[in-house]
Order: sequence, then C-alpha cells, then structure tokens
Amino acid sequence: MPDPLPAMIVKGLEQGSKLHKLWEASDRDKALKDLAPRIRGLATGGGLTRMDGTFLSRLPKLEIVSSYGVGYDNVDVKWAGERGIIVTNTPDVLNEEVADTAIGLILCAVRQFPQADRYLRDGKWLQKPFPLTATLRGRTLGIVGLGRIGKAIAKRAETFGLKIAYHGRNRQADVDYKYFASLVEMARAVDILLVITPGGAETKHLVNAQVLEALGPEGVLINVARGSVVDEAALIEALRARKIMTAGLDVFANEPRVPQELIEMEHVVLFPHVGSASVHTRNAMGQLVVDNLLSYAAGRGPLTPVAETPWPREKSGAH
Ligand code: NAP
Ligand code: 8YV
Repeated sequence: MPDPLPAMIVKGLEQGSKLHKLWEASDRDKALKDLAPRIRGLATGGGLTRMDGTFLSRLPKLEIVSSYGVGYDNVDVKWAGERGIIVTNTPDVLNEEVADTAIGLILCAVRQFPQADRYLRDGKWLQKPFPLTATLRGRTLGIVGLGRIGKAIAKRAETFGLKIAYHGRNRQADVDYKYFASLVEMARAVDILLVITPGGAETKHLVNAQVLEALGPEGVLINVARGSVVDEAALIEALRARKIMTAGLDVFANEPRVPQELIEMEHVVLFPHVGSASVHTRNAMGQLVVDNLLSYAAGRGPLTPVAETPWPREKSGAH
C-alpha cells in the first residue's frame, strides 16, 4: 500500500495477506527497493503516488493493482495491460450515492441553497427575504456520459420532471432519452449540462469554451466526473462574464487545490469531492478493494477487472 487508505481496507488486507505500508517507511525509496522482489499486489486510490510506468516498473513481480474508486485515471492501464498486470476498480457499489450527490449539486446550484443558508446565518433575513432563484420546472438535463452513474442520475432527474438528453461516443439501444452525437449541439439544447464521464486523456477538456458558450447565459454546468474533463480556465471565464448562469462542481483540475477565482464567486457551488463520501458507500468500495486482492491471491481471479486489463488475461505478461 503506497499511500494511506481507510482503516477497514488496511484491516482486511492485514487479515488475508502480508501488507506493507510504504507510507510508514522512513526511507520510502529504500523500502520500495527492498520489498520489490516480493510485491505481487498493490492497493491504491486517491493518494499521491501515480500508478504510472515509472512507479509500476519498480515492482517486477507485480500481478494486480486494486484501485479504490470507479474512476482509474490515476493508473496507467495501458502500461499494465501490455504487461499482463490486472487493474481492478470499484464499480456499481457507489452508483446511487454519487447520483444522490449529483442531484444535490443540481438543486444547490439552481436553487442556491448554500447561499440561502449563508444568508440566514449572516442575519440578512432580518432585513429582507432571500432573492428568488431559478427553477427546475420545465428544464432539460443533458448528461455527458450516460453510464452506470449517469443512468442512476437520469432515473432520479425524471422523477423531478426534468427532460433528459445525453451525449456519449455511442447511442444506447436500451434508453429512450434523446441522443446527441455532438456535445455542442446538446449544450445548446439543454438548460443543465451534467458531466459524468471517466477522466484521462480521452476526455480532457471535453467541456471547453465553445460548449459553455452553447450552454448560454441561463445555463448550469454540473461536474461530478473529473476536473480534467472541463477546461477550468474557460469555465472561470464563462462564469466571470456570465456566459453561463452558474456551476456546481464536485471535482477540480488540481485537487485539493481549488482556484481562488471560483472560491470568491458567490454564485457557484463547490463540493470537496464528496460524490461517494458516505460511510456506507466508502465501506462497500473498500471491501471491493480487499476482495479483489484476496480473491486473486486465492486463485479465484479478480472480481472487477477494468476493461483494459481483462480476466482471464488476453496476453501473458512480458513484465
Ligand atoms: P461508466 O459506466 O463507464 O460510464 C461512463 C460513460 O462515459 C459511458 O456512458 C461512456 O459512453 C461515456 N464516455 C466515455 N468516454 C467518453 C468520451 N470520450 N466522450 C463522451 N462520453 C464518454 O462509468 P461510471 O461508473 O458511470 O463512472 C463515470 C465516472 O464518474 C468515473 O470514471 C469517475 O471519473 C467519475 N466519478 C466521480 C465520483 C465523484 O466522487 N465525484 C464518484 C464516482 C465516479 P460511451 O462509451 O458511449 O462514450
Ligand atoms: C472517490 C471517485 O472519491 O470512485 C471514484 O472515481 O471519484 C470517488 O468515489 C475516490 O475514488 C476515492 O479515492
């Protein structure tokens, strides 16, 4: 374990394997060198150590990387796949929690609930009522990335009376929502644009100045995907110039650092990456991190390998 993970993961792995906590070593580099011939698996996620070729190549016996989170843009899966190293993530167990957070963020951004709370605490209600806000009535939600979580968000949004549209690389046969092959065209057609794609090179700055321009001055941007998917500088400029109405953001380009410009904007809502952050859901994710490693170690194979490193292995490891 290169960086600290929740105690229940540490406990689960200590019970079923020999766990080495790299972050406890006084000389991390030396500890890594000494341990390298014996390390078969890694537990990772949300820490500082990037799981890139430079780091992974230091572990010649590595067979599996178990990552805490459904998004695995911190792991070089191409590098791992080419060497027969399995990467696992934690899909599905967090769908409903992240969808709840997304709906919360939509409500907060559109109805300005955090601002209303601040207004009351600041004693301003004693002077006059909180200003009237925008509404969800008669609005259309455009989902960028109608995957497992996107679908859970759509289901909730339907019950709020929102019309649903989506953009992705593929039209999906099993949904009736309106499909847009062009993200700019969808942004033009919807009131709220919600991003829930994977991060990484393929989706970098998918939401750029042109998309924000198309969303328009009444438009709302919600990002629960990864900070990298939105061009943050373009977003700040669009919010500053009121080219869009507001934004609700759970993720940022350089977490946990958030641009001062965003912090100073009273009309945006900012969450500290809490999409899946309930005790219940983080425990379910943590258990899957443990179970993937222990199942693999027991010869039963990984439970949730990512698409880029299929199981059974397609290629034998050259690593
Ligand atoms: P998923 O089931 O794989 O869905 C991803 C969706 O994104 C798919 O519908 C896919 O559709 C679309 N997509 C992929 N690449 C795209 C591209 N280049 N352009 C447009 N659409 C693209 O994944 P999930 O389980 O729903 O999770 C989605 C992501 O949410 C995670 O990878 C993670 O980054 C983020 N997340 C954030 C939090 C949080 O705390 N804020 C929590 C959990 C997850 P097509 O294949 O048709 O393009
Ligand atoms: C977690 C997430 O905050 O699953 C994801 O992709 O972004 C979140 O659920 C994170 O992965 C935990 O480190």
